[in-house]
Amino acid sequence: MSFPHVQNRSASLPLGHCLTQWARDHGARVALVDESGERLSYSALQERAERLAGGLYAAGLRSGEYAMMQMPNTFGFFVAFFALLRLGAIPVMAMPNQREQDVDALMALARPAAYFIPDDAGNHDYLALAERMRGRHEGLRLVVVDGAPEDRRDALILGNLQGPACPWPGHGARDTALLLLSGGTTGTPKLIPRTHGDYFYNFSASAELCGFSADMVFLAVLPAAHNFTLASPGVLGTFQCGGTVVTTTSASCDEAMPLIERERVTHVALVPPLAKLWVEGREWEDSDLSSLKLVQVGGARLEAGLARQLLDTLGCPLQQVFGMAEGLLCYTRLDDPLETIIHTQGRPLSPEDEIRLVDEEDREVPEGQTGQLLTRGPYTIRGYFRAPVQNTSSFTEDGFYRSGDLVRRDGNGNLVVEGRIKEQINRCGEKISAAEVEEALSALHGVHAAVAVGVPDALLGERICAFIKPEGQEIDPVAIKAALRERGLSGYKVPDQIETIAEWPLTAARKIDKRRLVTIATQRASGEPASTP
Ligand code: OOB
Repeated sequence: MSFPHVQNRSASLPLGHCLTQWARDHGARVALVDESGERLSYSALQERAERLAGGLYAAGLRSGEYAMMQMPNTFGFFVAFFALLRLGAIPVMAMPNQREQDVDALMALARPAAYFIPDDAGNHDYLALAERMRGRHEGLRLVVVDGAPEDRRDALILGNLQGPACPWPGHGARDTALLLLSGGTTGTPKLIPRTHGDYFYNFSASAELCGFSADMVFLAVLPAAHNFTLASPGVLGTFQCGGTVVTTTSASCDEAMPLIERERVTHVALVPPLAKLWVEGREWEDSDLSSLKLVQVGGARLEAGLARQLLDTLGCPLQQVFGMAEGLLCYTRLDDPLETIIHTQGRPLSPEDEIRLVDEEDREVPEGQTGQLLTRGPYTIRGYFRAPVQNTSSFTEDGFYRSGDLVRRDGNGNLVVEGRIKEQINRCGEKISAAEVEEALSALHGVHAAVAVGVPDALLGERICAFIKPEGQEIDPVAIKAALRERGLSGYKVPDQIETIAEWPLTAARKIDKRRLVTIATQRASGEPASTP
């Protein structure tokens, strides 16, 4: 098998072979630890994945079929993920906090043959949702639940599924290995096809750049289905080096910090709002964090002030990561000057990553000025999954991805993210399409028209504010939120702030002035008198 763009790395493999190789290389070492302290060696993880792959094969799942995973950070997540890759099925990485509308739309797009869900998940009944999905999506044949539910209905139990060894898939470097979720700017979701070759490069080159090694312990505190946690370098980067991954389903200081102390965690990846909570939490949380060697922060803009506070309070080096599920990863380097680490989002992982900063007419902006970031490179996709129409606007004719981010270069080639043009709200690092929230609102009774904007927020980075023009009567924000949840909108997409508006503020071009709406939202939230638009 050849992976031509992976340089100086002889052991590049299709993803289905990786765990077998890791078990061979690091067999008895601890691969996974969970909150309860249970440990799984590389050999044990590989055996479980192999057994499950056999069980899935016996149940009829085949190489090349899609399998949606909606799992929290538990052993089951990793066993399922590696079993699917081993079998040659293609994992579709949904997030645990997605709800019916998202799951339904993703299933309509990917047409999965299997759906992996957790058993015990607080107040959300995944099994009931899976049943409804089965009724609606003909191709969905298998529901696999991790746990031991009292009433499992037609679902298979992950821990019980086993079978003889299944055939090895014959994947090449350019074949799709998994589908990642795109943050999205449209009302419908998009999926990102990552190949065996590009994803292997993503995590292995990242692991090398970030100095990952066999004696490291990575805390997976953000959802493992996200590209940052999974492969930048994340969990897969850790495994590639023979290190240990500690998984947790809770990100709060009182649970994550004692875990860092107990497991002597060396590396952790955070989004800025969580980093802020951790800084604040240190005022009363006094676990020993001296094992930490690197804190990575990415997914949304990190303010310089918070970067400094992080360095002071956690007492370990910091790395900024500016990445996207579509591919491009930028990192500040471990030996960069402190000012670069605090003030920039680093530079591309690969020397073959191409960056263009352009104006509205796609003309290159002068050096040092802010432009829209277009990128092309060895691990960046050239098109979304089954989205020919979207692809004509998201990619240039010569294959550059239009990231929608506004970026400038400092004098040393580091990128600084200044903003974005895409209509997306970045709430706690989770990307929400304004159009999707607007569509959901417009469908509600009593809503004449709705516009959603991201408003700077001390806690969330950005909160979702919805402006609604009511149809006659007054609107009740509490009822609106409840109605959105009722309709199956994922909780994190439900607006945090709801405001009514009589007339839209307009730009000179007679479009709705969203910037003005952001100002109005801020004024109204702080109780300032709103100036007329
Ligand atoms: C990561 O991936 P996605 O796909 O959830 O989101 C990508 C978008 C970027 O286009 C940008 O708008 C924003 O998230 N973003 C940042 C950022 N990192 C991502 N904006 C400012 N500063 C940063 N450091 O978010 C992602 C994927 C892999 C690694 C890290 C993050």
